[in-house]
Amino acid sequence: MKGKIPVITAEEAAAYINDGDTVGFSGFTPAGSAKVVPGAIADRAVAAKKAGHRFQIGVMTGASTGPSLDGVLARADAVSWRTPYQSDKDMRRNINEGKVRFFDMHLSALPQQVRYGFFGPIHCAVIEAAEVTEDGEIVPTSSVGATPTFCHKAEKIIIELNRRYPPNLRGLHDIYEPLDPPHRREIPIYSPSDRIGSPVIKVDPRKIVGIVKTDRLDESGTFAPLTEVTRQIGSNVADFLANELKAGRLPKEFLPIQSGVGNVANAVLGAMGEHPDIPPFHMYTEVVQDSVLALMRRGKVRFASTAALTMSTDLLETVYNHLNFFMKRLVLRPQEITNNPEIVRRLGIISINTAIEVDLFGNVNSTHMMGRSLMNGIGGSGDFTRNAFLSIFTCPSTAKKNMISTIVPLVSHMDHSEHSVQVVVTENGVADLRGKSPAERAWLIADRCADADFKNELLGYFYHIRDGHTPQTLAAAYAMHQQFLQTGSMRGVVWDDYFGVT
Ligand code: 0RQ
Repeated sequence: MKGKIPVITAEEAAAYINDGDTVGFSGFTPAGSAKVVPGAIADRAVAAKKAGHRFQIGVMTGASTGPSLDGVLARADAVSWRTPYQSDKDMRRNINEGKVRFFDMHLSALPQQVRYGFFGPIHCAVIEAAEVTEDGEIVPTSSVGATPTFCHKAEKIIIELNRRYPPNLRGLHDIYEPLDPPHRREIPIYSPSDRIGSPVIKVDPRKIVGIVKTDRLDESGTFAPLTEVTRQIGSNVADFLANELKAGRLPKEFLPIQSGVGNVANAVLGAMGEHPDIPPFHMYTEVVQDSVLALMRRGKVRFASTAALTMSTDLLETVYNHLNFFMKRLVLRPQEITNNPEIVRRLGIISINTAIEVDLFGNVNSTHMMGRSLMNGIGGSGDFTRNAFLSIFTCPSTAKKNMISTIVPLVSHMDHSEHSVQVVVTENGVADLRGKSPAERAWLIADRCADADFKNELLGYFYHIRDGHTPQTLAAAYAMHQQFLQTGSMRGVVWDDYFGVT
């Protein structure tokens, strides 16, 4: 049944949402996030609190969002639980203070779990769109994320129609939702540029309760300029991959790249683009950041399949001003497809993600500070790492003004185990862990990756342990972390205090 969809205000939209509801918002990183209705929901929460009532909702998104979604809701104490990923300072604070129940999820798994009702009903979906038709065709904006699934499962849909996007965005997206087990078939993507779905999300138009008009820009921010350290990490990754190619361990056509979020990832891609021995490549990834755009214009990145365009505002404008060029080189898909383990294995992805800390055996922590405080979440790093052709983790060898070694005896929280992590890269060098036992890995990681001062400290630990398949001792494994918590620096651990003088 067709009918005109009413145009409503953000406040009228927020009135459709009740205390205890679960809301699925569009957004995968700040790209394509709902930007005005969350503010009106936050106002309702503040007003309810003043009147002595509770008003809190469960919040699902594709991944992180910007300050006008996570930030505004967190500051209003309007969120009771949150999944699958976030990177906002206020939301992070509420999570770490125990005010928001956050569960950290592999991003590829979210849509299927939503469809099966693992988190209960979705009462409302709040979706940013570039276009919506009266018969229920929705053109998403700068991300797809989990939006198709939220739209299909939600009882009601609110559209934020954003006039900042060009009217001809239709065709940039490829919307495909797999059947659920036991009926699922192969997902027919054999090359990153294959299109298998529809350019629009199709919904029952009767579920759309209103359209809120907006013109707010994405809040993706800018990247930190390259430093000597990030530049060196990038160049180490690029040299390593060029050598792999030369040695015949990578096919001469190269393989598609997945690259994570953040400053380090941005620098690594930049360095790969500069390397003369790395041929033009494809990306099969979940976020396209600033450096990719320049590489695309130079022909170094031939095609990118992604869930989001996580770019600085001026670069996003460049994409929209040259849509004819970029439509041939970009496709935006749901996260269930961009991060799908089946496709990651089939295409032979080289995954490159960033660690917070790595231990001597190759286990990686990419989510928690000192085993306790959440940073952002695992995001898609597990989807890719576990299934990659070649899995790489990068990080600077030290953090917090050199007081912390990112190479530690045992990670304080583990997201990626030694079984999935193949290569570790810091500014000091590359530890290729393939075919190495835990003891061999320990020497290699300390020698190639650790900061020079911390290398001696790490070898001091290792020196005291003589046996075990994984030479580790629980009594001393966290001595460097303890030292930091007590003194503000990981330096100066006296190992004899832990092992006794021999
Ligand atoms: O904090 O700026 O306050 O000093 O962590 O560190 O070096 O700027 O790194 O921006 O590349 O982000 C892992 C967080 C890295 C990110 C992480 C402190 C450091 C700094 C940030 P300050 P950098 P980046 C794709 C895949 C998980 C999700 C993922 C991430 C801040 O890449 O969230 O990969 N990854 N998803 O000082 C204490 C340590 C530290 C430390 C760093 N050992 N101890 N602080 N820091 N190491 C994307 C999606 O899935 C959407």
